[in-house]
Amino acid sequence: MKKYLLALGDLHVGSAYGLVHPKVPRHVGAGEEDVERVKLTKIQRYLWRCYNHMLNSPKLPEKIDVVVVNGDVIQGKRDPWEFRLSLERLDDQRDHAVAILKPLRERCERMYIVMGTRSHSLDIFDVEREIALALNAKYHYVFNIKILGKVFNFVHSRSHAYVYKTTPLSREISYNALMAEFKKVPRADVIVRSHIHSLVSVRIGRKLAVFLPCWQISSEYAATGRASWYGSQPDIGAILFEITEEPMPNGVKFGHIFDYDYPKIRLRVEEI
Ligand SMILES: [Mn+2]
Repeated sequence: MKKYLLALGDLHVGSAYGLVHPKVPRHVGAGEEDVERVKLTKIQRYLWRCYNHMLNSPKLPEKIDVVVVNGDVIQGKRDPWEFRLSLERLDDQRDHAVAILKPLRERCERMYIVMGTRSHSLDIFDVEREIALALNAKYHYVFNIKILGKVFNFVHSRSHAYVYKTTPLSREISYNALMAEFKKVPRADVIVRSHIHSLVSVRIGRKLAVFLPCWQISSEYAATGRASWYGSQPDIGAILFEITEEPMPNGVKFGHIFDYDYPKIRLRVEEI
């Protein structure tokens, strides 16, 4: 028997650099009737093509057992550094996120949405929770999900792992072993984290830990900080886990890694 779990996250719906749905309108005035079709940025058009490439890929099974959206579904409100939003209103961000995730929801038995970074969703109202409700998905800040005997642990988490990205993952593997021994947490076979927008994996013995890629190109602010232009480039895509009855380490495989290049406009070189 084989089961499939698709893990994705950091969609940042509403950001000028993240996913928006080309067919869902946005409000432009104060009134409900004043709406318009969103004009996608070049980056958004590219991300939309990548996302649909994943949905239509023969590598993605028609029936997916579990889909986990590991936080930061929406970009949230405007802040001083993320200065460009395509969707200013949080209800527009909610509607776009629901429309974007709906094709996946229709193909999976269960969907889980993990609480993202609070600055993106929660003010006095948790939009991510509303998205989960609309999609009949479970919503929480942590999930431990057992599939064919293997326990997956999902947390969005926050980490400033900009230099050595494998360090937090190996630390989480060690702490899981320790805290499970102390009976404070369930033992985990696969630990999934997000937030750093990079595809990174660590395997120690029988345990596997991964950082998920994202669906947002870095903003000028994110890409120019920390004197680390090169270290700030995200990975675009998602991970499909293939789970069998075999024990770890062979019982969970990367069934397919959806890993997309950047749009060409980000690779321009001035030629003189
Ligand atoms: Mn994020």
